[in-house]
This record gives sequence, C-alpha cells and structure tokens, in this order.
Amino acid sequence: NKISGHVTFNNVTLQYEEDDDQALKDISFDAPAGTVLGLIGATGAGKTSITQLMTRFYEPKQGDVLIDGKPVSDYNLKALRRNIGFVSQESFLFSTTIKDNIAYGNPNASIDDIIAAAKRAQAHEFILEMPNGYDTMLGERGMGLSGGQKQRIAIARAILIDPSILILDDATSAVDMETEFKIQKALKEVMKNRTTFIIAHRISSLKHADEILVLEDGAIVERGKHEQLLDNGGPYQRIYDI
Ligand code: DGT
Ligand code: MG
Repeated sequence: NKISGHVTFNNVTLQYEEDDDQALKDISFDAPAGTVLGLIGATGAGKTSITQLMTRFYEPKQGDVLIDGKPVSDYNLKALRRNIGFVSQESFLFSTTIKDNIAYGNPNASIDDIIAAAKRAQAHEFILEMPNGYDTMLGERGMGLSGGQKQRIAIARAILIDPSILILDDATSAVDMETEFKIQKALKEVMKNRTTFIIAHRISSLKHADEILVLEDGAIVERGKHEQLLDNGGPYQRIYDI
C-alpha cells in the first residue's frame, strides 16, 4: 500500500473549533509525486496547519485534501501516517541509544541499514566520535546533541522509514558553514524521490522548489517559482529583503 505522494488541495478552508477566524482560506495547489513545494510566510500564517491536514491531525471545514487522487479521509490512518515523514530540529529524540533513535519507527532495521542511513544523512562521522558510537545513550530530549546533529539524526530516521511525502521544518538556527553544508547535503539525499514540503524561514532553501506558496493570514497571496516571485516585487520580494 505504498502511495506515490501526489498531493492536491482543492479550495481548502480550516477553522479551529475555538476560533472565529479561518486559519486557512481557500487553499488550492497540486504537488505531483516527487516535486518540491515551498511554504513561506510570517508566524501564524498557516504553514504548519497545511501539513496537519495531510496527516489528518485536523479535518478541513471545506474543500478536499487528496493524496494520489483519493481523499485522505479514505485512507487507513496508520498507513497514511507511515507514508508521511517529518524532519525538523525539534524532531523528538528519545532517551535511548543513537542506534534506536535512528531506527525509531522501523524496529526491524539491521545495524547495517542504520549505518547506511546515518552515512547518507551525514551523521556517521559525529556518531563515531561519541563515547560509545551507535550505542551512545542520549539524554532526555536528546541532550548532548547540537541542533544540527539532532536534525541529521531525524534525517537518518526519515531515510530508514522511507516515506513518500516528506515535511521539512527548516528551523532557523545558527550553525557553522561546515554543518550547514552537511545538512544541505543530507536534505538533498532524503528529499530524493519524495514529494517534499519545505516550510521555510530562509528563502535560500526555496530556490529549487517547483512551486512556492506565500501565505498571509491563512491565504495564499502569491505563488510561483523563486526567480518569478523575485521579479514580481511583491510579498516574497519583501521577505527576501529582510
Ligand atoms: P509558525 O510555525 O509560527 O511560523 O506559524 P505557521 O505558519 O506554521 O502557523 P500555524 O499553521 O501554526 O497557525 C495558523 C493559525 O492557526 C494561527 O492563527 C494559529 C492558529 N492555530 C494553529 N494551531 C492551532 C490549534 O491547535 N488550535 C487553535 N485554536 N488555533 C491554532
Ligand atoms: Mg509552524
């Protein structure tokens, strides 16, 4: 029951129960399997809410959310969520070994699979430098790892789970140039052959997106590719200048 990852939103609105305002207003887009969709906009604009409709964390008030042409409500919830991976610096790490953290969600993975995933995620080297390598225990919430290291553990985990749809929450963080380079390389690896949603806080990560949606107060105010949006001189250009 592997899905290919074609995601379609048709005129989707979302309203959180307690709120009077709509958190998402008339959102439509089509992301064919394997493409990259960028989401950008101020805090509270609705970026995370869009991704939560795909995992059926919330139900739309109106409109359709389709995966491979089928409403997400028709999927078995577990099967659906197995096909959607999340990577962010806040990705949850458990108080167990590095190895089990990478294999989380995929308990049958062999140590060879785990190491291969860590290598592709640019995490193998720093793991080997830890006191017990892959058997090193992580503290509560993964204490003892930097944000950039946690992110690469999360990428290794996603590579092992092999979801068709990937959601990247590109949290802003001060990492050095070398780490930044490694993270970019790891992201390129994990995005391969998956429909990827990049929630961006920096425009640099959107340069290669197939389509970018600029969100304001739950609505799409501008859409297109990076160069096109810069030429428009609209909201995207203004974010770029900040
Ligand atoms: P971020 O992560 O701070 O950059 O912001 P976004 O763009 O991810 O915004 P999002 O989708 O978290 O929130 C959109 C709007 O919906 C915002 O007004 C806050 C509201 N909202 C989000 N989650 C909930 C929720 O669970 N309950 C209620 N009542 N409102 C929520
Ligand atoms: Mg968010």
